[in-house]
Amino acid sequence: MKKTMSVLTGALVATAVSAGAASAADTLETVKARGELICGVSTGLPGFSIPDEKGNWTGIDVDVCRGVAAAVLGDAMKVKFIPLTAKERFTALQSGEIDILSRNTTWTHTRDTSLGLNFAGVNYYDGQGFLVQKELGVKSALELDGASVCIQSGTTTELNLADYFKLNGMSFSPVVYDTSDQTVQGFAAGRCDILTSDQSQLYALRSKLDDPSKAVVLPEVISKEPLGPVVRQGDDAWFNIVKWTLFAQINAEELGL
Ligand SMILES: N[C@@H](CCC(=O)N[C@@H](CS)C(=O)NCC(=O)O)C(=O)O
Repeated sequence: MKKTMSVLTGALVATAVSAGAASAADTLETVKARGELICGVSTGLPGFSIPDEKGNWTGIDVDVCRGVAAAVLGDAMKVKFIPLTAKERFTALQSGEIDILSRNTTWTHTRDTSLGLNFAGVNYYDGQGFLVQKELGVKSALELDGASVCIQSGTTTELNLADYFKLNGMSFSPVVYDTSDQTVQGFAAGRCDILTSDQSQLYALRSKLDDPSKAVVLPEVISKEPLGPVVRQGDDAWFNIVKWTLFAQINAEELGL
């Protein structure tokens, strides 16, 4: 399947590259000269980007970078993964430390218009939710007035949380961490009543608990979080390559390749 996808991705993206050849963008040249794609990912989030004990990364965000490497270098394995916290991710892309950011990142108006970056599309439609310890007996997010909330800094999650509690006349105290591992450990150690994040990530984090069955995801989804890969603005050829690699992968998935 991987091979078929690489061929399909390569063929589709070759068109995008040749169409933009006159304004050959720096990133493409840099990646070709280096012989390796540098891809910014999470510090470890099952399903999106996580390394195994041998340092092999897997997940849907990892697949995006493998697809781009297949398209421009002819080898899906020629990728170096750089783990980044939510706070570090945009600076890493702006500064050129990474060629592409593929890290469960929400496409928002502010990020798209003020950071000098472009979102290439959506590879997962998410939405923010809440994880609570079952023993609290809470059935709805509207019962969370006064809760302490484990949350990760530098995310859309922080602002959505404040909006949701304000709108519903509730108060909360934030307990802020930098990485998802710290956040889930804080939750497991009882430093907060609830953990909030994108729903997919709640399930991923719950799977890291000693006994996942002791925590439940509440039914409310309080925001829209379209996640996707990001590149620097002003590099149209590279933008097209990433965008059409993603589209080719989505079509390949639909075709069952
Ligand atoms: N989609 C949201 C949240 C992204 C985010 O960073 N979520 C945390 C919550 S679990 C995460 O992925 N952490 C992984 C890590 O620390 O590397 C955003 O773009 O701001």
